[in-house]
Amino acid sequence: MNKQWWHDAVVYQIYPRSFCDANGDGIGDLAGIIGKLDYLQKLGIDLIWLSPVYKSPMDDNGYDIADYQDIAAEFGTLAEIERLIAEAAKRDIRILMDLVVNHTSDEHPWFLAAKSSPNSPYRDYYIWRKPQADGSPPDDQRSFFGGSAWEFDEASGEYFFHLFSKRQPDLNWENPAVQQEVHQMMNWWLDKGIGGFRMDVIDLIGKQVDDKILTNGPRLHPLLQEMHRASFGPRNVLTVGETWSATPQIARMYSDPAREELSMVFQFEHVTQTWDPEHGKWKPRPFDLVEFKRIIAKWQTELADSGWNSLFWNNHDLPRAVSKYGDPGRFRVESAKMLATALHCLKGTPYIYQGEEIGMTNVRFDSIDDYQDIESLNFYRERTDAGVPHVDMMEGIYANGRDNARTPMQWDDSFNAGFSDGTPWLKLNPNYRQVNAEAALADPDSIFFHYQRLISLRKESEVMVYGDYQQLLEEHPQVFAYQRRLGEQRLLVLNNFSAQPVELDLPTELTGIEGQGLIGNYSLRHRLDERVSLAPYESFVMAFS
Ligand code: TEU
Ligand code: CA
Repeated sequence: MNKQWWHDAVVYQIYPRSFCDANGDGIGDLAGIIGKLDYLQKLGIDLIWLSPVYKSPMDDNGYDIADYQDIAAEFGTLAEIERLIAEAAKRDIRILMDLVVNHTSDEHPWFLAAKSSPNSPYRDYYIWRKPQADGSPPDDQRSFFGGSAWEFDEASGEYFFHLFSKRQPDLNWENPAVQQEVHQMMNWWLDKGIGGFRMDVIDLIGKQVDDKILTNGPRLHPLLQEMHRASFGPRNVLTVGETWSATPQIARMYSDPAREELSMVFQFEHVTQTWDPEHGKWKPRPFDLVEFKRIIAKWQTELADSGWNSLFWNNHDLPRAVSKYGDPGRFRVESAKMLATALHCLKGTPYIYQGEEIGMTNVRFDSIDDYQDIESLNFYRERTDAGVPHVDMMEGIYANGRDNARTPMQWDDSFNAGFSDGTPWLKLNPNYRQVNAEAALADPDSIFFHYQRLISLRKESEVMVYGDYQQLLEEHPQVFAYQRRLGEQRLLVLNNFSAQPVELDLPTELTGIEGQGLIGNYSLRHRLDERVSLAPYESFVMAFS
């Protein structure tokens, strides 16, 4: 495998609205991020994936873009994004911009022009269809945010297509003009020295609406290869596509370097495994460790030599990892550390979501009125109107609602957790007095310093970056165990995914092995006995050869 600079990199995702507010308006901003770069440098991360900061009416908190080449006033200015890129570079941190080009905002000039007249040259930048004979939508396709995917436009008597909110009209990627506009915009950002792009729902740009093909359409990979050629290909940058529908075979098509498409993709099989087949995220299923291990093993092995994995527990759309997969109460610190170890010792590029490094947890606001996420609010209304009891829908929001990840970053135990001197746009998690960065930095055994250790290990350990993956104890209900191998080098990783202590019978080939403990209280030379005991949520990592 030819080595890339980002193979041993770790990415930190910032949701700017909730990260740090420097001007006291209750909304995080670019100046706030610049003020926290030393904190991120201390953590040791290499890139920041910056969720959108472009001009936007904020219908979907910036994933509805009205100007790709200007900054939303509440976040700052173009001068400030350039200052962020420069200040980050001084700390060897690159910026990944969020590329949201499946759709724009309905306030984007392209859409305003398209809507102004069926004869507008911008009309075909979007997807318009005539109603059926009875005036109803062209077909029964649904939006991911509830309701029909078709919105009626009185002026022209036609419908336009939107897979997300009705204020996020889908772009028509069949149109070469759209492709060229996006390539030009990407090069404009690349010329500013960014480190690459995270590509929002990029699997949707190959959609064939009339055939109801949304993801992995026949045009998708040709469009990505053209994008690679026309923009980031000649630059040495990182690109990661958000592809909810990817299988390992499809992921290889995106990330096999020979295909000249993307560096890697986000796949979500380990996430949707915990969703109800019919009710999705709103009816959570219990986490099944054996099933989870099967999914991880599949992705680790099938993407081994001709592709690259991204590794993540959470992001701005997902619940907090320690609440979802660990124990946010009694064993919050232990389980957060175990989750970090279990993920960061795998093969691929780890992504840390803001607050994950201090073990921030889900939140339970009493009233639906305390929630801001358009997805939760739309589905609260749609599902309760359809008869789902309020308490059931609230449990779904508590478990998997996106605002869990969007409560303000908890910097210290002062007023508003040091996030803002104003009224935060979204309520804080009340546990900020105990869970905050200042407390973490004062405690050498904190989750923060555990992440710092894992990140620095990745820089020192070739087997951690390039070793293969061998699943161990596949059927064990409590323990996620695996081995990484590169030539003679070995990394043994044992993770107790439970609140109960566990006695492990290791495979005979590991008995008597001597090595260097790397994580946990085994940071000494250690000889493996046939039995290893792990405390609740304890990880054990040992390098040997
Ligand atoms: O998310 C795509 C997406 O499908 C998720 O919103 C998903 O549908 C949902 O969270 C699971 O129920 C991307 C962005 O990450 C998200 O924040 C945006 O809202 C969305 O696209 C539209 O741009
Ligand atoms: Ca602000």
